Amino acid sequence: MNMTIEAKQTVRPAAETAETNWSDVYRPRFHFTAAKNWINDPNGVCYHDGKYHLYYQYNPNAAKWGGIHWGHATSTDLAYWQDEPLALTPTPGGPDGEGCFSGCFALIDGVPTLYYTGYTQAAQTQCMATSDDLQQWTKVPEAIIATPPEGVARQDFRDPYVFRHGEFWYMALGASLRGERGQCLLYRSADGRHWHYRHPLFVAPDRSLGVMWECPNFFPLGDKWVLSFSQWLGLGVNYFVGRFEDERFIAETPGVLDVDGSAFAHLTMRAPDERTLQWAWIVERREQDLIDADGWSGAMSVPRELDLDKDGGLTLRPVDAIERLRRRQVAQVETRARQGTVHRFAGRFLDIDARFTLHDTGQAGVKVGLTVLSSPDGSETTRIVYHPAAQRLTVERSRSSINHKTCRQDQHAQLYLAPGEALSLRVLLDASVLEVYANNRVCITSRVYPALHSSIEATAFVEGLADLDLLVWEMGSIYTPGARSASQCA
Ligand code: DQQ
Repeated sequence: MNMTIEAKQTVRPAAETAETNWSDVYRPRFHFTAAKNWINDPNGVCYHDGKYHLYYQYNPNAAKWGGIHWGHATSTDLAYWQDEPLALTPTPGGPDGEGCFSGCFALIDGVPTLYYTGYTQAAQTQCMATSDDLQQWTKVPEAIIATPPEGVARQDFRDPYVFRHGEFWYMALGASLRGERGQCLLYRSADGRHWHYRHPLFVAPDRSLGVMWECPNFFPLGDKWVLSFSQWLGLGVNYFVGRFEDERFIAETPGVLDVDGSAFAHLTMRAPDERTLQWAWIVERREQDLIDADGWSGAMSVPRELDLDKDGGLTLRPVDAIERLRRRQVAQVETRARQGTVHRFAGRFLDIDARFTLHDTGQAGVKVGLTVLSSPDGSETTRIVYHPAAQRLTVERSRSSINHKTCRQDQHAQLYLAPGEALSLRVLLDASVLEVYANNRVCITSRVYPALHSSIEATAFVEGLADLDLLVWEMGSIYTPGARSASQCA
């Protein structure tokens, strides 16, 4: 590759002097967070030389968005993670002078390469950096794509996702069409360095899917292709499954990856064993003064594995490696019940596997579910409820905290169960982080901030005849001992 090389970046540990405050009751232990300050989108996820790499949008100076760098963490097994030095730092006066925005990893002719958006207030441009060891990155000083095509503003042009298909490299890029609706642009390159605009890969039919698409991913899955995108303004993450023919995407099946933008900017990679893995940024849902007081913001979802179901929709579930983080078993129940609390358990760091086989689905008022983070007097509780009549899964947050500076809106997802199909809930509760997977088809990602120390109780309940199989484990920490003053995160 013929390129001018800029001096190597100074390596500065992302965690730096930070000591994670494990007495912070909202701090997750098995979802990745930075030791302090702000994180957002997952970036550049890849597997290389025996390690998974998770880069992420990071502000090393405050627990709010701004001055965006790339942080970095690695794992050999997708369960335990280690902090690594900062990967990308804005270069004053360069195309990324005010931020290194989101992007991806590709191995170009054997050379580890990052593609990302260089941010200044004047323009968003696409940039590139290479490395020998995935720690120190050498930037190409000038943007490799400096201007957007006709109809796209310089401020609506970001988040490259590079993939190989046939003889070419392709780049899917997030954009807005004249500020009116989201679209994904397609670029092509023979060498990964010189890029040529082809045409929109796909344009939203209307503005109901957001006026701008961020962080598009375009990847093969089974014999199909999937286009996922994050709707700006933070309205949720959607996908289409379809075909990729003559450099155009033909959408067939629409779907929702995460409702309401609580998980955002999903990023997908192909693992060496051909699994399709994905991470998402889990957004903070409390007021900034509370965030400032705790000194950190944002978490990553656990790695998720994607697949296709027989109807052409996406399935998603936590990777099996998460099970290595299970510690003491807190519940093991197999029972039939008709009304009320079926089982009580407790904890703030739990992996809950609950299967409800419903027998009264035709009757009005039937519902089943779980409560978590409840206080003994019931003044705080978060309920995960399935209503078969409405075919709706809800995370009820109206009583999740007595602190009014936290988000207490309910979250809903549509979940159609086939006749006779049981409801399978996999719930990952990690202090203030809650991931709810239902039948591997639907995911609600949530944040809850109970204010009472006694809010650690949980139940499984039914209203209507149902069989319940319940398994619950307490969860350990993803950080290897010593990596982050780990005394309280065993
Ligand atoms: N976050 C990044 C952008 C992206 C947005 C900036 C999505 O690259 O569009 O931090 O959360």
